[in-house]
Amino acid sequence: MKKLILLCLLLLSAAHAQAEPASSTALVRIQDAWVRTSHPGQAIGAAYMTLTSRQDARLVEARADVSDSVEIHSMTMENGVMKMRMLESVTLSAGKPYKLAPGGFHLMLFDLKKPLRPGDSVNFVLTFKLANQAVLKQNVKATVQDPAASPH
Ligand SMILES: [Cu+2]
Repeated sequence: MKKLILLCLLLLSAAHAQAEPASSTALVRIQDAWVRTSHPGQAIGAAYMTLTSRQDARLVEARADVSDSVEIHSMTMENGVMKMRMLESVTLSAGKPYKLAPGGFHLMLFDLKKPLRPGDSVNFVLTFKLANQAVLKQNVKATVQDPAASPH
């Protein structure tokens, strides 16, 4: 059953890639990119997305147009306490979706230039490094969503 679902997903993603020739040539397929709404005066934000690389690669840097700096964070439960840790990079295995999601890995936006309201767009530039050290940059537009109102 699991295999069948996987096959369906593969077929679906193949069909999707055909509909978008531009993204099918990109190293990394970036899906469901969204940014959490922020409250006025709140200086930090969090972004989530699913990354699927065609080749083994690492996400080594992220930038956003709404903040001065972006860090890659992991989130783990240690002795009943949520801990965030900054990561130098995230390793993407070829073809394996890597999910940045609430409660887990995320992009942390520091020094927000303005409050993030539902429906706003945030432009990211992600930098990936291949096994041969080649560097590739990809743009992604994320939509600001209120987590309470979103299905994520
Ligand atoms: Cu964080």
